[in-house]
Amino acid sequence: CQSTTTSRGHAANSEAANMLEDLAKLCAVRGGDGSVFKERGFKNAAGVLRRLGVQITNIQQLKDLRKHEPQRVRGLGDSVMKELSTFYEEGRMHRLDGLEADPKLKCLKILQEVGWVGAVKAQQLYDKGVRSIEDLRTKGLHLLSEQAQICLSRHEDIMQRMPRSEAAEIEAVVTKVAQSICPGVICQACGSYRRGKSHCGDVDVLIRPPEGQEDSPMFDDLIKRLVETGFITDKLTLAGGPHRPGKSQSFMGICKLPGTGRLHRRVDIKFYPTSLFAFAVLYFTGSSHFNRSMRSFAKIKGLKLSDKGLCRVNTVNGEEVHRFPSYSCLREEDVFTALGLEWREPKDRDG
Ligand code: DCP
Ligand code: MG
Ligand code: MN
Repeated sequence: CQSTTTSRGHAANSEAANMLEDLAKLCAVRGGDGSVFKERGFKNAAGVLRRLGVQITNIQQLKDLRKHEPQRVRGLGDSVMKELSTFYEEGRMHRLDGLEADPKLKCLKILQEVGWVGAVKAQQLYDKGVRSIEDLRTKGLHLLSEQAQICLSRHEDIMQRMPRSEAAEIEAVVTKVAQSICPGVICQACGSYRRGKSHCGDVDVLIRPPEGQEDSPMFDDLIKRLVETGFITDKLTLAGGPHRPGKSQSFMGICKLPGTGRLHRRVDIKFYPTSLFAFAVLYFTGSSHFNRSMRSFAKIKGLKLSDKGLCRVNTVNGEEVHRFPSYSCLREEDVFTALGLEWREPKDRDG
């Protein structure tokens, strides 16, 4: 059974993986103690199934793998196996059925679709009787942060994912204005766009100084100009400014392309000096699941990977006591090499 791979098998595996991912999302939405670990557990298990490359049509196959080749199915723990067992027998997962039928969870999910509303805030709103977006607008506004209020006011637009062609247009506007302020500056859309997705939740534009320069103070002017031209309609957060040599800067907000019939879109714009840029591109390309595995791989090697570097660290009882200067990596490929890993195409970084 381990050498045969059929399209039917992949379909079944990916159907089970989709359900495990739904389960992960609902655990995160529900919040509470341990929800982060449950979320990760189900998400990891989904990844294991997707990458298995073997047709799984009954639970016994997985039980055999657990026994004879445990390294191939690491992450399929007992609670995941229980769900998979009913999946292969009845095509459903009991825990998922239960969560999907829970009306409270349905409310919490709808509330958390608003930006800057997390599990804790949603629960708080629920306790105050807020059950819908409508309720949130009529009686919940004063309970929301400034950012959440802005996201709520644009909610119907920004909850829709945009086609990648529109993400490209947004990248082009930012690039054009950035280059008019600082000729030669380099802009690159990362996130789901760089991973080749057909639709994107937002656009993550990263900016670095022109070739041959380590730094260039242009970010404050860029954001100012994008606001003046009406492209940026709302500011959510602005961090790291005003410009300081060698430091990154970050803007999160909402934009709208000119012309009629356009929707408001979430946009994140970030500036990194040249020596940090490769680390930032790697980080903001994601996926977050891929980043997590890269970081834990680095950690095993005594290294710390972030959006700003890859450093050897000394630890005592898991606590960092000393951090050495970062490896120098000018291209994203150099980060993989420094870690002793093969380069992985952005489109293959979702698992
Ligand atoms: N990221 C991360 N951990 C987080 C948030 C983000 O590692 N908690 C990284 C990985 C993401 C990238 O930043 O891929 C961009 O974040 P987004 O939230 O914009 O996610 P994506 O671009 O991947 O998806 P979407 O299309 O929903 O924007
Ligand atoms: Mg994104
Ligand atoms: Mn983003």
